[in-house]
Order: sequence, then structure tokens, then C-alpha cells
Amino acid sequence: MASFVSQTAAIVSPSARDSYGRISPADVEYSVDLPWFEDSEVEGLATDGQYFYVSTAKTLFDTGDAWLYKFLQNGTFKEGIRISEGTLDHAGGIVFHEGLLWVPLSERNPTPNIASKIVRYDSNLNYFDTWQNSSERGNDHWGAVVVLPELSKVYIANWGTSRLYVYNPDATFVHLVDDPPSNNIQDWVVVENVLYGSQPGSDTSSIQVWETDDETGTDLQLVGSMRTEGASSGLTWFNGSFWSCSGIGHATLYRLVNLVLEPAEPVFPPAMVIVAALSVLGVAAIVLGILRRRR
Ligand SMILES: [Ca+2]
Repeated sequence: MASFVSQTAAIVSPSARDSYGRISPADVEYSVDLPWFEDSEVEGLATDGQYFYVSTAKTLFDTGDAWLYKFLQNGTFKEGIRISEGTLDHAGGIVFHEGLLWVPLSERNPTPNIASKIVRYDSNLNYFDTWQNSSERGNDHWGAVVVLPELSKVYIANWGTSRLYVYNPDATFVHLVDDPPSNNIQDWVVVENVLYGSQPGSDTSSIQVWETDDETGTDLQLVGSMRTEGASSGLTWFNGSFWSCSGIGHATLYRLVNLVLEPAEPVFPPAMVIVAALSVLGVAAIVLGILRRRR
């Protein structure tokens, strides 16, 4: 008798391919194609601990739309809803927080004509509210959102993650971070107050690892990155592992294992470099002075 899993979805491990058609490396332990997925491009992945949720955008080829889908780990489809509003047909990186799915909805454009917004849906994919929009901050493209529960902060990344908008959970603006530690983050997940962001690359994708201070949430540091070809789009944490989902016109869910953190190069602030240089010059002057006196 065929297993429940093989009846509902095609297991493609171990030779899974990511959205660029590349064969997944050994750090993908499990993958499952989502056979009901059509047309759109995968953007974000989140979980409530039982179900997975994926967000999508209209593709560059003008196919598909902004959708939210709910499904099980074995790929079984539960629900789907089209959430685009007019030209807002790009749903970005998502997070599930306190019973609600937080979803950025934008035009597919780095300089949109109308404001982006964060919309929230409940676990049955019923619309809950529009939490905030970008009009106060210049109609930027909002491409990914994440909630940091311990800091009580919400991060929103723009197109390419050249800017990071920090908000309080009540939707009041806190701070704009220009040039955050990593660019081009597609989707985040927070695990024990550490931020993990998926970042596609021309060679291989990776998970960028950030830490922040525990007061304002605005002092961000790059800890390092973990290379994995499975993490070009949606990213979440479930059952002790990172999971990712990606694809254009199709979608595959991956469980990522054996990830290796490559620490970031230490970055010395300019002030520190100047102090160090002055210290060296000072020591050299003292030594030279001693030598001259001895002559
Ligand atoms: Ca996510």
C-alpha cells in the first residue's frame, strides 16, 4: 500500500532542485514538491508549529499573483487565497506571530507608484487587518517582514534590503537602518533572538545570520552566513530545523541540515582604527625618543 505521503505529494529527495534548477547539495535532507502550486513565484515561508504557509508574487512573465497557501509538511494542500489588491501583486517574506500571518504586499517595483502595506491574516487565511503602510516613509517597496518577540520590534526590508524600517508592534515608527549588515534578504526567521535571512546568490544562496542589541533593535551586527543552495526564497524554523521553500511556477519545500556557520570578518569601526594607529605612533615616538637620548 502506498504511504500517505506518496499519495499526496511527490517526494523528490535526494536529487532535489532549487528554483534555479540546481541540484540540491547534501544539506537538504528532505524535500517535497507541492503539486498544487501554480504560476506564481515563491517569496516567503512561515509556520504556526503545525502548518506551513507560503506567500507568492506575480512572476516577471506576468503569470500568477500574490497568494497565501497553507499546507502540511508532507505537501498536502489545506487552503489558498489570492491576496493581491490592484497593482499590489507582490507578497514578500512572511512571519507567523501570535496567531497572525504578517505579509508585505507591494508593487513589483523598487520605486513603486503606490504605498506598500503590511496585511495580516489569521491561521484560516481570513483577512485580519492592514497593520501599516509605507506612505509616511515614501512609498518604498516593502519586501520582507519579521517580528522580534523579545525586543518587541518589527523589521521591514525594502527591495534589495538597502533599508530596514524598524517599528514597534503598535505600528509606530522607531528608526530607519540605512545599509543593514546584509543585502537582498528574501525572507527571515527569528530563532532565540537571532535573525536568519535567506539570500539568493549567483553562485550559491545562503542564510545570513544577524544579531541585534537588546534595547532598541537598531544596532545590527552580521554574525556570519551559512551556505545552502536550498535557501533562495522562503525561510522558517520548524521541529528543530531550518526549512525553506522556493520555485517559480512550481514550489519545493526543503528541510536544511548540517549547516555550517562561516563567521563574518570582524569589522573595526573607523574610530577604533584611528585610536589603534595613534597608539602605534605614540609607542614608536617614545621608542625613538629613548634611542635618541642614548646616543
Ligand atoms: Ca519567514
